[in-house]
Order: sequence, then structure tokens, then C-alpha cells
Amino acid sequence: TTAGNVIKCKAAVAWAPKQPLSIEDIEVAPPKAHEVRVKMVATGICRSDDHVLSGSISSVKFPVILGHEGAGIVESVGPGVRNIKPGDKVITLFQPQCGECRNCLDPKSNMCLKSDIGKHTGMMLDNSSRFTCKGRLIQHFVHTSTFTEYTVLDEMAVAKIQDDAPLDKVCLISCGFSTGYGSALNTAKVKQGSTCAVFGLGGVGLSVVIGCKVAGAAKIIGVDTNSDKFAKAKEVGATECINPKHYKEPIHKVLERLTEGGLDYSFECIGNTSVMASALLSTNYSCGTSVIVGVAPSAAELNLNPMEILTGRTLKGAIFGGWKGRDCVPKLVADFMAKKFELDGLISHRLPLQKINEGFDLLHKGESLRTVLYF
Ligand code: CND
Ligand code: ZN
Ligand code: ZN
Repeated sequence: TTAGNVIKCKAAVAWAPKQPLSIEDIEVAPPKAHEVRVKMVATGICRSDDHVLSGSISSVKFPVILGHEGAGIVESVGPGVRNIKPGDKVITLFQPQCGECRNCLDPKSNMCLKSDIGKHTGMMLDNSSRFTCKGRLIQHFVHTSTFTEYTVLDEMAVAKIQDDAPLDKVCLISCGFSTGYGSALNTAKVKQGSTCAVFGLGGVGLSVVIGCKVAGAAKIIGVDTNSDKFAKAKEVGATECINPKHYKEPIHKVLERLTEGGLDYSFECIGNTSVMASALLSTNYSCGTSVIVGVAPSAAELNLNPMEILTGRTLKGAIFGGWKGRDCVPKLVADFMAKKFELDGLISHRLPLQKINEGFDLLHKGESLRTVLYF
């Protein structure tokens, strides 16, 4: 039995920014009080992991084990863990839900105050790490770290899901799918018959499209500089797609024309501040709502003329689509099992953990939507 013992296993370690990940033998310490050790089964590669690797999220410390879109099986639990036991299927929560803090108690917020997003301590809640490699301490990433055969999670960062869920698909509910889908349903609250535009048609943007469709939007316009993304976007619900490179005039002017006075809703799913500004401008100047979903570089600033908001527009944002993870993720999995939405269309590639750098190359080349790594 492994319970109570250090586990030696493989992990993809990021030693420094702007370098390939390296597959290493690491040691994973047993879970302490209110912690859970999980054997990973599947994890997606999200652009946010790449933002860290590229150095654009500069507060993340190295060496680190990245990955925040994971699903696995509980190997052992620490003292005090009540509702999770070895053998349970679980999804990792990069946006945790402690259930006790001011924001967890507010039904309008999912931004648990214990979240490591933005702070990037790289530690478990008790301010220590469970990972070592070659005698060095390795940082955790936003309470998850899924690019490893075994990881340790604080109980607040674990959602227990039903036993019959296919982990190689529902891992997307751990980030990409839920982030996009919730941005449409929870953050924008897209209304039936409305007009929407989704800027950036990667795994996150496509999930916004799915959310807009479920909400009954009349028009869902996909916007991407890579026209190769259009076929899949239309398959999951986009009513038309446009490439800003094909127009001389600014894209918000084009969208204003297509929608007779501006969109009801727009979503930025790239992480580019100038696109955030044009997504805002493309909404109706009085009743439009624009949602920031993409993660911009740490040092970036958004340039806006206040008049763009003064006339009545709403600018919003959300982490993890506004979902409270422990409450909502099991329900999202149940909705998937009940065929309310599909995930297959979002998965373009499957690779073993050992080929993780190939997965990042596919993302850089614009060829992948989601690459799911298996173990
Ligand atoms: P991915 O890189 O797969 O998709 C981005 C898409 O944007 C690609 O299809 C690009 O071709 C397209 N694109 C790039 N530049 C432009 C441009 N100037 N105009 C139009 N299209 C463009 O990324 P992803 O879908 O994995 O993630 C999207 C963003 O969401 C990214 O910034 C990621 O960090 C962020 C995110 C946010 C959250 C959250 O909780 N809010 C969680 N995970 C990821
Ligand atoms: Zn993500
Ligand atoms: Zn909390």
C-alpha cells in the first residue's frame, strides 16, 4: 500500500520559463490534514499553463509543476477529510471553494479568498509543498498541479464526481469547458434571442459558444485570426465566423453592422488587451455586456475611454465561469452524463504525459483545441 508513504513517480517539471518541460522522477509526500492525494488519469493543456511557461504571468515561481485541468482517482486522504475516500473519482479545482470565507458565503462570488490565483504562493494551504525533485522543493500551481502521475490537493480544491464519469473527457470540466460555458450562462447571463460574439475560438471560446447556444442566443458570431478554427466553431453552435484579418475597418465596426447597432454580449477568450477593448466596443453602447475571459500578461493594462461605459455598457470578468467548484462541478458532470452538452468536439488530440511538449507545440502552432494527456 502506498497510503502514508512517499510516492516516487513521473512528472513534467517546469524548471524555468521559456524552456521545454522536463519529465522527471519526483517524490510526492503523503497528504496532511484536510488534504487528498490523487492519481491523475487525464489532464488537458490550457493556454493559461502556456502563459506561465512563456513568462507572461510573471508572479509564478519556478521550478513548478503546472497543469490545472485534471481528473483522477483518490489514492489516500489525510486526517479530517470526511466526504472523500480512496477510490473516489475527482476533478481538480484551480478555483477552490473553502465554503467558509466571505466570498464563498456570498452567492454572487466564486472567488474563494483562499484561491492562489494572482497571489501565486505556489504552496499548499499550510504554506508548504508536497513535491521534491533531485533534492529541490517544487512549487504547486494554483492548488492543482496536474502534470504529474500523483498530486496532493487541499480538500477545498477537490470535487468528488460520480463513479461512471469518463475521466478522459470530464477533465475538461476542470477548466476549459466550465470557464467558457459559465462565462455565457453565469457571468453574462445570455438571454434567449440575443446576439453574441466570441473572440478567440480555442477550447475556452468554443465552450462559450456552447453556453450561448444552450441559452438560446439567436446569433453567435465567432471571431478568430485563424480561419482553421471556424469549422469546429460552427459545429458546436456558431451561426457565422469572421476573421479580422479579412477586413480593413476595425472589427467592432463590422460587428456593429452585422448586428444593427452592436451585440448584446461579447466575450474575449484570448488574453489580449486590445481585443478586450474591441470586444467591449462591439457591444451595443447602452445595453451591451462584455466579458473578459482571457488572461492578459501580468503587466498589461486596458485602455478605455470612460464614455464607452458611461453610455450604459457593462464590462465584467470571471474566473472559472463563476462556478463554485465543489457545489457546481458534480452537477456539470451530471449534466454531461445526461447529454446536455458534448465535450468530444473540444478534444483535438490525446497524448501520453511523456509527450507533453508536443502538446504545447500543437497549441503554439494553432493546431489543437484541447490536447488531453493520459497517464
Ligand atoms: P487558445 O490559445 O486555444 O485559443 C485562443 C484563440 O484565440 C486561438 O484560436 C487564436 O487563434 C485566437 N486569437 C489569438 N489572437 C487573436 C486575435 N488578435 N484576434 C482574434 N483571435 C485571436 O486558448 P484557450 O482557449 O485555452 O484559452 C483562452 C484564454 O482563456 C487564455 O488567455 C487562457 O489563459 C484563458 C483562461 C481563462 C480562465 C479563467 O478562469 N478565466 C481559465 N483558463 C484559461
Ligand atoms: Zn485554464
Ligand atoms: Zn472560500
